[in-house]
Amino acid sequence: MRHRLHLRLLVAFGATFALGACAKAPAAPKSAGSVSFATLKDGDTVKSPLEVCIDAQGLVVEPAGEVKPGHGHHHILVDVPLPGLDAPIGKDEQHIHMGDGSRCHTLELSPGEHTLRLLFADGMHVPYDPPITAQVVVKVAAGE
Ligand SMILES: [Cu+2]
Repeated sequence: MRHRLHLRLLVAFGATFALGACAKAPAAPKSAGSVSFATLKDGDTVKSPLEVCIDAQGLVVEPAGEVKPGHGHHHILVDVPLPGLDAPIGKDEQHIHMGDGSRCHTLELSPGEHTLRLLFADGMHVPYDPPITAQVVVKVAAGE
């Protein structure tokens, strides 16, 4: 009797453990999606303020919050390298979060060359791995 109870507990524990493992968020969901600049090409000469609009293929763009595979929001990184892919993207004037789920954002840029990088991340601002990203270098003309 005692032995049987012990066994039952063990089975229950095992089942709980297995359920727990399943309920965990999938690690770094592989996504076939991509992002691109809707109107900008590498090497373009532009004026500031510059409206940047982003196209997403195979992704669901939505406000920040919940983490769901293939879902997330856009970020624009200005003159900074690709950040680590295992942590939320920082937030400052060079790391712009479009956490409202929008696809366009207006940038104020100083004259000269700027590197603009798109980076799509999940509802908690963590980039996908491999990264869903695109980059252009633009030249901002001096205002008159
Ligand atoms: Cu974000």
